[in-house]
Amino acid sequence: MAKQDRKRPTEKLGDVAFERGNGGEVHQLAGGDVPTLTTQQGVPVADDQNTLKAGERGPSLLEDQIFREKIFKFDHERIPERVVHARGYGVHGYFENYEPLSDVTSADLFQRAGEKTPVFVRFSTVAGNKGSGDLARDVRGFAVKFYTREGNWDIVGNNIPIFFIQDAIKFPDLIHAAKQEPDRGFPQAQTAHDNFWDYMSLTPEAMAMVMWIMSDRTIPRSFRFMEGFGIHTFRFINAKGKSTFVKFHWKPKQGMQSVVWNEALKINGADPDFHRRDLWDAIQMGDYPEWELGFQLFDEDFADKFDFDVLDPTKIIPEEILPVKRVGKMVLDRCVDNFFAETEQVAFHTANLVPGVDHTNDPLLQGRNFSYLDTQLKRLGSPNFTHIPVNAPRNANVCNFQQDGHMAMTNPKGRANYEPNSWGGEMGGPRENPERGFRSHPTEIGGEKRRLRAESFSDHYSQARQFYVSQTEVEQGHMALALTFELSKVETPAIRSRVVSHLLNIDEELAKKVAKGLRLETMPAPAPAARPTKMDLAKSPALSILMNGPESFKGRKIGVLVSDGVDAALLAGLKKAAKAEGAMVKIVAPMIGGVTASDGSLVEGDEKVDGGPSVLFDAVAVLLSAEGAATLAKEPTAKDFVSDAFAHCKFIAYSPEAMPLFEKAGIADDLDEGCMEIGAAGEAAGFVTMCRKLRHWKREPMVKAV
Ligand code: HDE
Repeated sequence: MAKQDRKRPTEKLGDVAFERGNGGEVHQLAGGDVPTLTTQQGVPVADDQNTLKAGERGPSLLEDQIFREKIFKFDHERIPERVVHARGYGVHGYFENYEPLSDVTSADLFQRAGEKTPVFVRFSTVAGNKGSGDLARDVRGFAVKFYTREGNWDIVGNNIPIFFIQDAIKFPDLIHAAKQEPDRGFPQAQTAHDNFWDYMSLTPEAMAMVMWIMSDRTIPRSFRFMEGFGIHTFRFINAKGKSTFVKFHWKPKQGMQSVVWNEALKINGADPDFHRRDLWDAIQMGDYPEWELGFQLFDEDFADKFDFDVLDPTKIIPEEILPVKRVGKMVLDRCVDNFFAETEQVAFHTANLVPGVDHTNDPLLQGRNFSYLDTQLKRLGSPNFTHIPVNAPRNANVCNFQQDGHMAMTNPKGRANYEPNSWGGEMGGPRENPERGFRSHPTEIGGEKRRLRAESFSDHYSQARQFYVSQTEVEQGHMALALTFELSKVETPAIRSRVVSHLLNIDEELAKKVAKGLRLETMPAPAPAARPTKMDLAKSPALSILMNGPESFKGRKIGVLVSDGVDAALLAGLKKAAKAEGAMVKIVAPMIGGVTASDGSLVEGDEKVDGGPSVLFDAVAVLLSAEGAATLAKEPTAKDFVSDAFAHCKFIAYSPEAMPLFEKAGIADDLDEGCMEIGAAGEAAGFVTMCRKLRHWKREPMVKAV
C-alpha cells in the first residue's frame, strides 16, 4: 500500500503485524524478523493483494510489472513429470565403506575403511503419474547418487532384481501397455487392465518378472523395508586393469515387510502419501533407515559356467550360488529442504560412472545409457541441468571447456575455452589425466551387424518357476490371489486364458488355482516355449520375504484405539514396551482432542478414528472403557478398525472391556492366539514381543473365503 493510503492502525496476527486494506483484506507487514517481500529483481513490494487498476473499480493495467512477474512465474511452475517413475520421494544420507576393496575396484569411494560418501536417494513407483497413490501394486525405483571424490556415480535400480524385457527397444511398448490406456485415460497406477496383460501374455521373456510383480514385493509396507538392486551385471576394474563382474544389492537393516493387497487398496484411500510420510516421519524422529550395500562378484569363468547369460537382465544369480558380500552401509538421515529443487530436479543416469566401474553389453543397460541423458534434457529443459545443486558433483571439481546454453550457472573462467592450447598454467585450463581418468575395459568385440536375440537368453520359465517355488505357502497364496485379482479386471477372456497358458509352464498348481479363481471354462494348452524349461532349479530361500523376516518390531507402528476412561497404567505400559522395542505408538481417539484416562489425565489423539484406520498400523491395541466400547460399537469406522486389523492378520491387543466392539464387528467368536487380552501393564511387553512376527499368518485361511 502506498504510504499516503495507510490511515488504518496496525493489528497483530499471531506474532505478525498487519494492516487491513480498503476491502478488509490482510496486508502482512515487514519489520523485526519479517523480511521485506521483493520481486525477482529484488525490488521491494508494497502491496501484494491488489493489482494496479485504473480507478477503484476499473480495469487492471498492463504496466503492473509486479503482478505480471508473479503470474508469469506461476504459469511456468510445472515441468514435465518423468515419463516413468513420476511419483517419487528423495532424501539425503551417506554411504560408509567397511573395508578397502582395491583388489576388485579402483573406485575411490571403496578405497578406505570408514570413509563416508554423501548420497541422494529417490524411491519411486513406476507406472503412476505424479499424483497417484503410494500403494499401487508396482515395482519401486531405488535410485542412489553417490557424490564421490572422483565424480558422481549413480546406481539407478529397482526393488526387484530383474526386469520385464531383455532389450531396450521394447521399453516404450512395455510402458505404454502398463500406463493408463490411451483412449480412456485410465486405469491410473495399476497394471490390472487389458493392455498390460495383453502385452505380458505376448512377451514370454517377462514371465520371471510377472512372478516377482505378483508377489508381495510390489506392495511394500515402506520404502524402509524393501531391498534394492542394480539389476544389470556391471564391471569393476582395479588399478591393474583387472575386471570383475558385479551385481549390486541393497539389504535393508530394518528387514523386509509388505502389506496385504486388501490393505494396500485401503491405505491408498486413507493416506495416498503413506510411503513418503513413513520415510519423512522416521527421519524426523531420528530413526534413520539403513541399508547394506552388497556385491555379487564373479569372473568370466563363473559367467561361462552359469546356467544363464549374465548379460540377460531377466535373470538373477541366486545368492545361495553366489553369496552377497556386504561392503558398507547407507544411512538416510536428512529430508530435502525443498521437494521441487531436489526430488523433482534430481537427474539419475546409468552412465554416470566413476573410474573403477564400467558397463557390460547387457542390451537393456546399453539402451538405458542413451535414454537417461535424453530424458533429462526434455524434463529439465537445458543441458545445464548438471548445474542444479542436487545434480552437481559435491566432492569433485568440474573443470572442462563445455560452456553456455540455457541457464548456465557456471562458465569456465579465463581465456582458453578449447584444448589443446598453448596457454600455460592456469590460463590454459584443465588437461587430460591418463593416471586418474575414466577408462573403459578393453573388451573384445566382433561379429556380424544383426538384429537378433542371443540363444543364451531364451529360457523364460525356469527362473520364473524357481522364484515361485522358493516362496512360503502364504506367499504363494498371495501370488495366486494377485494374479486372480489382476486378471479379473481384464475384460477380454482370451487374454486371461493366454496368461494362464504361461503359468502352466511355471507351475501347474499355480495355473490351476488361477484358472479356478477366474472360473476359466477350459484349461488352455501350455504356451509354446522357445526353450524347454530347465524345471526345478534349486530353491532360493533368499527370494522369500517371510523367510527373511526381521524378528523385531523396531521401526513399526502400533495404533491404539482409546476411549474416555482408558486404563492409564495399561496405556503407559504399552508405550513403554513399544519404546523399548524401538516401535512407535499412535493414539486413535473418537475426537482429535483426545480422551480422559482413568487417572483423570488427558491423552491427546494423533488421529480421529475415521482418519486413522487400522491399515495405517502394523499392529493394533484396543483399550477401551465399558462405556467407550458401547459407544464405539455403534461407530462403523471403529468396527472397521478392528475387523480390518483382524482380516489383515495383524496382532491385536485388547482390554477385556473392548469385547462389545468386537462382537458388533463380527470377530468376537474368532479371536485366536494372535489376539491378546492385556489387563495389566506388564502384559503389554508380551504383546510387543509377539508383534515381532509382524503378522499372524495362520489366521489367513480363515479370513479368506474366496
Ligand atoms: Fe528407467 N528410466 N528405463 N529403469 N528408471 C527412467 O529417467 C529407461 C529401467 C529407473 O528417481 C527415466 O529420469 C529405459 C530398469 C529408476 O529419478 C527414463 C529402460 C530399471 C528411475 C528411463 C529403463 C530402471 C528410472 C524417466 C529400458 C531398474 C527413476 C525419468 C531400457 C534397474 C529415477 C528419468 C529417479 C527413470 C528409461 C529400464 C530404473 C525415461 C529406456 C531396468 C529407478 O530415462
